[in-house]
Amino acid sequence: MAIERILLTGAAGNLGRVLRRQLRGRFVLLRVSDIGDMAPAEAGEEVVRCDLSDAEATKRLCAGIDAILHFGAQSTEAPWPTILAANIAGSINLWEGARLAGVQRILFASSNHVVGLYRRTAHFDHKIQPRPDGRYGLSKAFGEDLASLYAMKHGIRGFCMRIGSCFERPSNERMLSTWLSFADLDRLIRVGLSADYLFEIVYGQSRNTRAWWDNSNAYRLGYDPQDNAEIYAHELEGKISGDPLNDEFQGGNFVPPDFSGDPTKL
Ligand code: NAI
Ligand code: 15L
Repeated sequence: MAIERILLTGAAGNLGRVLRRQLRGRFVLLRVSDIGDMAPAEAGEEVVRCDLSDAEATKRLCAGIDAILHFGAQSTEAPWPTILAANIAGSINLWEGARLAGVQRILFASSNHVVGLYRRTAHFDHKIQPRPDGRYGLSKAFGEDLASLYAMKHGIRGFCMRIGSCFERPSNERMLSTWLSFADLDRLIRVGLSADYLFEIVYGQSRNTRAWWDNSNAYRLGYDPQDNAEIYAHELEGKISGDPLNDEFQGGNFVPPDFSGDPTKL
């Protein structure tokens, strides 16, 4: 079935603003939504303010939509009540609203922090057992499971993108491994909107020479990233935090706060 009507959550955020530009004009309708202020609607757009933790409002938000790009969330570590409302309840409300509205597919902005407690020397693909590095990472692991439930049980295609570090350019040595350029984000989104799958987990990373994650599952589906963080290596090599937990584990600065375990066991 054709995908003509798109909902983008998190439209006021850093990636939401980039995606809104990339998506504009490509669909019959682009409905953009956030809890915060957004730029006024342009041709073919609807702007809807919505708190995803409000189930009824989120249900209305999903009406008439073919595919959702779910980027609205608390995007960094935060206390439990914040994570619970925005990321756990917010995602439940979104998938439930999607089910009631007959949405065909949801592309979910998951995160590398689902696997943040693996060492940087560990290289693996999407089948690795999650090791969240905090409450935020756990909420993204939950979102992936939610996507699986609604795919397997209700037929809503779920495309979970474990995004590394999506910024205009990488800014430290870690990001030579984790960087996702804005252009490659667009390429990945195009795959998520067009490929034939039921439920998939892929990594949101560019074709980085120093990548930790085997992204063959994304390549199999048609993703062909064109950027490589390595062009910034001469500026960023040696740009580390100096904190052993931060520098040894994939999750970087999400790892040290509250850490009271035994890192030698990991
Ligand atoms: P951001 O923090 O700039 O944007 C998130 C947006 O979600 C904000 O505009 C915020 O107002 C909105 N939001 C928060 N709570 C909400 C609620 N209860 N209801 C409705 N909207 C709400 O983050 P960014 O960088 O744009 O990330 C977008 C998504 O991608 C997030 O889900 C984040 O977890 C994910 N991600 C981003 C990465 C990156 O490198 N930028 C890496 C991995 C994942
Ligand atoms: C994320 O999940 C965050 O949303 C983003 O702000 C970055 O911290 C990114 O991960 C990262 O690990 O670089």
